Amino acid sequence: MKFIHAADLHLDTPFQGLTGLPAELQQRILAAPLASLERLVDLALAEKVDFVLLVGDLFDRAQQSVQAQAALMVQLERLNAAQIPVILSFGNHDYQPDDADWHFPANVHAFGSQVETVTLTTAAQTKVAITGFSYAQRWLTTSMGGQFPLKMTDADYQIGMWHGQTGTAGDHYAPFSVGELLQKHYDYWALGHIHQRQELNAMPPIEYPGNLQGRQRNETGEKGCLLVTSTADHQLKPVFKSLATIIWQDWTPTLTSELSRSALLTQLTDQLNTTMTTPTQLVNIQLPATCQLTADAELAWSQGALLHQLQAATDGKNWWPVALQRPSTTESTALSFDGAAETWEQVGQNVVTTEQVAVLADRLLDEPFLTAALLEDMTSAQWQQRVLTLLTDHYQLTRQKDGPDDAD
Ligand SMILES: [Mn+2]
Repeated sequence: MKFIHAADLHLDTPFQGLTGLPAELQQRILAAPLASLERLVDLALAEKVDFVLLVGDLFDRAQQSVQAQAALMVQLERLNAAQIPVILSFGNHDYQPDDADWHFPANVHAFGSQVETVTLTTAAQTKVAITGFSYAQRWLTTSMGGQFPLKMTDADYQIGMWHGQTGTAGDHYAPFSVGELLQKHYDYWALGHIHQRQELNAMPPIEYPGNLQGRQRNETGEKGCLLVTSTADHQLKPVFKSLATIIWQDWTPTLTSELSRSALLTQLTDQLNTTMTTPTQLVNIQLPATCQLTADAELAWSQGALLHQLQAATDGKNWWPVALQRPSTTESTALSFDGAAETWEQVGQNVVTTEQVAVLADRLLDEPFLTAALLEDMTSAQWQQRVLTLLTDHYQLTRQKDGPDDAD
């Protein structure tokens, strides 16, 4: 048996924060989520998979663009023509009422807001049960675990589909615990929601495939799906398949001596040309701390002119510099959090919560892009980190703290 597990397609993602792009590159970036879906279907056909699982956030918002809907239908039809079933669910971005009128091809099953199980029999007569649910609203705070049945005795394999993240009841994104999933004795858990690929359990596999295409600067590296194959001893083994046509990258060049503006540009361009191979890379450039700039280069950097000049040199290249950053050199001093670290932790955790942010944002949350920016693209921990960074920059406070975690 062989199947594809993908999630978080975000087909109509707006790619905010990119400015000054050449028109051709802008077109390719906007088309990238659809291009990666097309590649996913190419893979499904080439591998002759038995079925495809799409675990939530197919679209970036509850009201999808007509183009994204039409493009999804075209790709689902290709699978339909090859008689490959598709089981899908809606997530916190593309939540749907149960009576939403989708005219999917006959090969597609879309889960409703109540947990249900569909069964299918593969060409090799393997019986597979697939259990899942969709979001009917932006948040799903109740525990869905109780609705999931134990593994069916007459199924060769049972797979759970769950768009959400680990947590406790009351959390917003269908919270679960790994132990709770393991108790169901399923053979595979196909997760969605976290955009960074990760494995929560090896056997049976509990997997986030990550999103199909990075949507913003912090979603770096290769993106794609999991191709899952059964082994002779009845286990299911996932293998990552890269699909994204545009990749976001953090990159630090090798630079040492003091550099003038022109020397820096030449060295950056040369290194980017040799380092950035296909597919197209959107590069967040971090100059090394050891890199010294002459006065004119320093001025050009601080005014953003260096980045513009570098962007102007990308014609026909495989890379686009999104940002040109240097390590912060702010020496700090007057005040320190260190003595009051615990107090800060408590204040931060109590004040900067998703609920408080939601209350403050109020009706702004009716705008999908603000919901994404304010709530879904940032966890409480990331909000706390953001507030701390602002405080640190503004008041030149010092504090040692590890970075934010991945979410969404
Ligand atoms: Mn998502």
